[in-house]
Amino acid sequence: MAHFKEVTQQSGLHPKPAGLVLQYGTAGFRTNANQLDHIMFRMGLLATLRSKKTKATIGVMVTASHNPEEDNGVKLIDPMGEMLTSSWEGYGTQLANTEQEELLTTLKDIVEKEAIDMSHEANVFVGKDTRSSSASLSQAVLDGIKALGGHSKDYGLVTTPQLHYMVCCQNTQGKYGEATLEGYYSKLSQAFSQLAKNASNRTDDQKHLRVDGANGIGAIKVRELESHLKKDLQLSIFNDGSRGKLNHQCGADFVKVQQKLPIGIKINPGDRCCSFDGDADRIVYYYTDSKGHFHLLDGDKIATLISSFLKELLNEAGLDLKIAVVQTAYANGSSTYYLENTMKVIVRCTKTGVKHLHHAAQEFDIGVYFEANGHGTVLFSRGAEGKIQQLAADTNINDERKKAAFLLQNTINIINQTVGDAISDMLLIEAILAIKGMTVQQWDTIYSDLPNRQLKVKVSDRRVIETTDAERRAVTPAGLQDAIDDLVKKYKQARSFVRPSGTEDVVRVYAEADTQENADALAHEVSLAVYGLAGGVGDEPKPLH
Ligand code: NG1
Ligand code: ZN
Repeated sequence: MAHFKEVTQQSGLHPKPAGLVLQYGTAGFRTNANQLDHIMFRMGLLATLRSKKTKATIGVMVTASHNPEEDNGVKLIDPMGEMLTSSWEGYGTQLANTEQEELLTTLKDIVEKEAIDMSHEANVFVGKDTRSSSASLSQAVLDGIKALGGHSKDYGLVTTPQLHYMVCCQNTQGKYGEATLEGYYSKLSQAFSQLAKNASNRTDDQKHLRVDGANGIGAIKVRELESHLKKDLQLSIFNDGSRGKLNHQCGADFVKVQQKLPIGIKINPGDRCCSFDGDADRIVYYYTDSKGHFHLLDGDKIATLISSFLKELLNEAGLDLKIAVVQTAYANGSSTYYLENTMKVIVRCTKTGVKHLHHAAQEFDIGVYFEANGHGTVLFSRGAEGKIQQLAADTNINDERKKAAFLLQNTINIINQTVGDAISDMLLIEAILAIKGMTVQQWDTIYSDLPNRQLKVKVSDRRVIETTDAERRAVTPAGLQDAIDDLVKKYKQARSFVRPSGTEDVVRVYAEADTQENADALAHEVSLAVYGLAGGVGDEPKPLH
């Protein structure tokens, strides 16, 4: 086959360093950028095969999200804009690790196993973030696609969720929207302006939002969005990439983990602020109070705000649709308690990684899913969307129902259902706050977070920790879970769990308790247990205080 010959020739320009082994992890491949050229070429090959197999357009995004500037990574996007199906992640790992001379054999194995018709045409959309390594790495992806005879469309600089959106638009023949940036901005901003019409007399202060762009792609794209928003929302953009370093002391991950303001943002008490991560698929909100204390509104608070808004609208519309909130073990215990006991919505807990949350959310009429770190969105089943559209078109209903149906309809349009999207989530949150006439402080008081702490422990092989019950209990190594259970008993309102990270070579420790001191102490003691029982390396974890 002519294409295979081309692959052999071209792959020589993107050689694999002998012996290097990488895994398709929680969110694709991610490591230091100088180890990734061959991975990118090979993911171009894999995306082309996936496109031939699914007879649809596939996406490849070059980004390392919230990781440091020196890193990079790649994520594949399946036809409906969702993450690559897990059954293909193994092929990704195989292709990534096969030595140069075996590449063709591995490729042909996949073609055979999947019975791929190589004469079928392939189409792949490619996007990249602002990292300095992204230009040459995305070129390597394009080279891989070309080598296998696939067609590519290079979207250049886009956020991760924008590329997911493009793939979905393309494969639904425009039903989801137009597969252009202009199409994306006009769909979202029109929905926002329809929703904002239902807000009463907002002052300029209420319309004002401060955005920390993490010195990344989100800053560029939110500026492009701005011109479509007219005066409905006024944005001040900080960390826009003109000076600072990507994700360095700024961005959603920094703000969430450090629980403090990003660098370079100027705010007064009560000002509403949000931070995006490096590829704009996560968002968290925050403000400072009159005493200068920092208050974070993370993915759990966002899920609560959105689900209570939707639940009220469903009531007003008289629609009987099943709504659920999907979280992970990192969700603050207070949020889970509030959702289950006060709001009385169904709550599901899944393993970490958005694909798990996405799948669980698909089981409901309306599934709101968020990781505590701010990655999340809302999924509407086809049936639910149909009922909402039908109601909105019904001329025989009262004004209250009509208004609720109209708001639900525009809420569907403002949401990027393919994946968590900082820009789309930001617009929805701003619309909800405006409609409810709610300040960020009022939103914050819905429930109070339990003090919590996240730590990392280095061990020689993090795979010695195996977990069950949506990662909330460790099955191995022997004795670790018993030790955690004993430590948790020492504190009030306490909870703790450990799991190996899927994106870093560390074990993550999470603890919450009645006070910050206790959460810190528990996290430290659990870290010591991990260090002692799971093969800790380097210095023993030190107490936080
Ligand atoms: P790992 O490294 O597996 O904990 C982290 C985040 C995930 C997810 C992925 C992908 C935490 C605790 N973990 O995964 O939620 O966002 O990165 O980016 O935030
Ligand atoms: Zn991200």
